[in-house]
Amino acid sequence: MANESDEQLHVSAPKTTSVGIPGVRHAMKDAFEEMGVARSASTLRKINQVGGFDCPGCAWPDPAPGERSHFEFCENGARAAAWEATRSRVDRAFFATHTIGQLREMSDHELELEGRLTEPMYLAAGAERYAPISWDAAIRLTADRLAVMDSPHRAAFYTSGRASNEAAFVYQLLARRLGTNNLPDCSNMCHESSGSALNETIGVGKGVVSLEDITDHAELIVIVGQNPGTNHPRMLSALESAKRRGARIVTVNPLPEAGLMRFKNPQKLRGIVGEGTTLTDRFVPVRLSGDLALFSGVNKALLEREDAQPGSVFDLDFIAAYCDGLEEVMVQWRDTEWSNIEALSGIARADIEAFADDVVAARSVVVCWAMGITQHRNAVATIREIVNFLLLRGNIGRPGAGPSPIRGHSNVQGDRTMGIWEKMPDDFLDRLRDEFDFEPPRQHGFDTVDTIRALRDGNIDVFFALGGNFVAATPDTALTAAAMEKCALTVHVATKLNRSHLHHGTEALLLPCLGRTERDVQAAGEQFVTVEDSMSMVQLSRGNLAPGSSELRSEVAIVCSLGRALFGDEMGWAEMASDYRVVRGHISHVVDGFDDFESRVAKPGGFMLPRGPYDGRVFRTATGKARFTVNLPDAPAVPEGYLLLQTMRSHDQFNTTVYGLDDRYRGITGGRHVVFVNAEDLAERSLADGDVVDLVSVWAGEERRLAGLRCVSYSTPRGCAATYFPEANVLVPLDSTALESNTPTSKSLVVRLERAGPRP
Ligand SMILES: Nc1nc2c(c(=O)[nH]1)N[C@H]1C(S)=C(S)[C@@H](COP(=O)(O)OP(=O)(O)OC[C@H]3O[C@@H](n4cnc5c(=O)[nH]c(N)nc54)[C@H](O)[C@@H]3O)O[C@H]1N2
Ligand SMILES: Nc1nc2c(c(=O)[nH]1)N[C@H]1C(S)=C(S)[C@@H](COP(=O)(O)OP(=O)(O)OC[C@H]3O[C@@H](n4cnc5c(=O)[nH]c(N)nc54)[C@H](O)[C@@H]3O)O[C@H]1N2
Ligand SMILES: [Mo]
Repeated sequence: MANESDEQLHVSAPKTTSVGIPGVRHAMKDAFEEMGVARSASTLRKINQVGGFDCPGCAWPDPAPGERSHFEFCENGARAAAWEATRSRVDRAFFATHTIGQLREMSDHELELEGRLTEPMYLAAGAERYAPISWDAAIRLTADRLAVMDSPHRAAFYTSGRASNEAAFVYQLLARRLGTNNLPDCSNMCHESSGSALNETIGVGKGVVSLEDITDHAELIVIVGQNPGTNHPRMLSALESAKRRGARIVTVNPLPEAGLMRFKNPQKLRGIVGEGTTLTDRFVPVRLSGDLALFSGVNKALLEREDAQPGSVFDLDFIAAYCDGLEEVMVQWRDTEWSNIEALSGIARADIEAFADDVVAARSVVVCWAMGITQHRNAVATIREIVNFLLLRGNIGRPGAGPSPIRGHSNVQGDRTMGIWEKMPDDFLDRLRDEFDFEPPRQHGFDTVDTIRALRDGNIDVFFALGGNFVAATPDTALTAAAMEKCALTVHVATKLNRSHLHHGTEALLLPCLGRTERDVQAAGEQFVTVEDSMSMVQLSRGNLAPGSSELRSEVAIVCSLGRALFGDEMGWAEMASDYRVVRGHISHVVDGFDDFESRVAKPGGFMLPRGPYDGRVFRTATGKARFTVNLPDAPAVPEGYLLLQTMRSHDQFNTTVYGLDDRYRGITGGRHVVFVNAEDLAERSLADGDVVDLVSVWAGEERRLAGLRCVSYSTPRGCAATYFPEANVLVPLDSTALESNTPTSKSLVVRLERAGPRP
């Protein structure tokens, strides 16, 4: 992968306060540069407004319609919108003058900067350049290649979490009508661990908290493994509201992220002129992968207090009525030694007891988490232990309480609800069968990691991607890129050029689609789409900008035209494409909780999907009860001299899209090739801040290397380090995945630092 130049790299002290005026100024500057002033004004005004479009950034929920500010977006959301609505174009002239080889020399940042795709492009077998192709020919070619496969399981249909509900629904229908459940998605690398743990223990794979629980009710909010200042900035406003009514916040993170320490709200006068609001009351600098031990410790502390004074700590009525499994877990908590908990978590018992003090003082507790929890080998067990923690005090299914995995992509949760999952349950498939009169496949399909294995082994002929950047986002970049090139055909429905389009099959297609910000007009008139946020609110989204090119098609239209080319008119593909109400009609019959979809989603603010534990403490688990589970604290084995490395986002990126080279809050400007390391760990290796090292990861006797990173002496526990993805995906071994969820362990890689030679 071509690397960004780091000539301007500068490191200064990390910030202790987030947002304020600089954030807004950055957003406006980006918007104006990419879109121009008039286009910016009309775009930014519509973000997250009733009747406008859902921000293409993260999945943080919107306040109720009457409570939205005129600027219901953040710096990074504005940036995501601006990036999509840019005036730059990669047109046929660009492709005519750039070979694949030349494009590969460009960095991800440079590729994205080239702008929006404008028309379908085709790379013929053996050709060096993509060339224009008509829509009809592109769809025909895709259908032909799918039709000649020996088995439907030789195709894989990837989804990134920006696809609308309507696009996701017709997409999964297409794959299943073809005969496969090979529907890998970005969720496999994201909140799959949350889904696995929550399904098993509370019977629903989503969070069971609403925005008001955080803003109005929770007395204690625990934020674990999440950096909202960068990745969910609007969450900071909600936390600020919570603080102003007296809630406490405990932050568990190996890094003291500025966004969670102190916040200046750019939408409030006090945020502009004042000191800002202190958010975190207690900071728990856990070791990477140490959260399972930490929460076991808190639970042990709660148990010891309950033992000392029975009935004083546990919610015994709730436990008796709604839960099972507590007896076995108590045995395990009693057996676990404090010394073991301290060693694995890196947190002293006294600090764990202090955290437990906060917990017993609070009548209601919400736990929020994101990738700092889900991307470890023990991720599913950790989340189950968090559920144990909540169940002990009945902190679920009542105001201000519950588990709240904070989702990434703006519609990643909705895509799952629509059936984008390689192992959708039978009741969904039964309803799909009854609605469309065909027998969907029951054999589970490939998730993301299994898709890469299948690609590597030559078992996939056609790889189709509805958005995303598979090669850069997934583990083991070198292996994955080579694996992708074994396909007969790769097809990418995309808004912009990216790395995945350059590691193509024998033949390749780029199909340019409309983005969130753009008007979508079909035969039946102007359309809107729908999305679901992190808190299960379903709302409509309607773009207002003229499409970036007259040749762009909507994702729904692209998928339906492929369906029609493959299967003729049997399922009404043409009707679905011309009028999305037809798609929503099908959704209302097939997907739970969508009765009356069309009229309910038309209401300002949309509607909330049913979630058993939230609505009435109903737990659809194997036993019909919320389940306490035994989870033995553990941590990855780190040989002497090695460190655990997490790979995370800088402030200036959205996943694989690199907007700029700064990570403002962490004090980094002008470059991304840095590794954050504890000062004593540097000293122990005779290294100092500013030295340049290679990172070498080791796995099953193999080594992988990322060269030329500047060491940054940083506040993180001994033995831990951090660097940025997607660059660091070269270090992530394909087979190193979380137990049960199969999510790559991209937050706990065993690495060593090697002093690098002179910089190239
Ligand atoms: N601007 C912007 N917004 C985004 C995205 C983006 O790239 N840019 N991406 C979107 C997506 S898809 C997602 S999934 C979310 C991601 O949102 P986050 O999960 O906030 O993203 P990361 O940068 O991966 O940050 C992980 C955080 O977890 C901490 N952490 C790492 N390991 C551990 C651990 O073992 N224990 C604990 N307690 N903490 C740990 C890290 O120090 C860091 O603060 O954001 C979404 N929103
Ligand atoms: N090492 C490491 N790896 C990680 C992570 C990590 O923390 N560390 N995080 C993981 C996580 S949480 C996630 S979610 C994945 C993300 O994986 P992906 O979702 O695959 O990656 P993105 O970078 O979000 O995809 C960006 C591309 O989507 C396309 N795009 C943007 N908008 C649209 C649209 O409206 N329609 C269509 N069709 N295409 C569009 C553009 O071409 C853009 O280049 O990465 C994972 N990978
Ligand atoms: Mo994600």
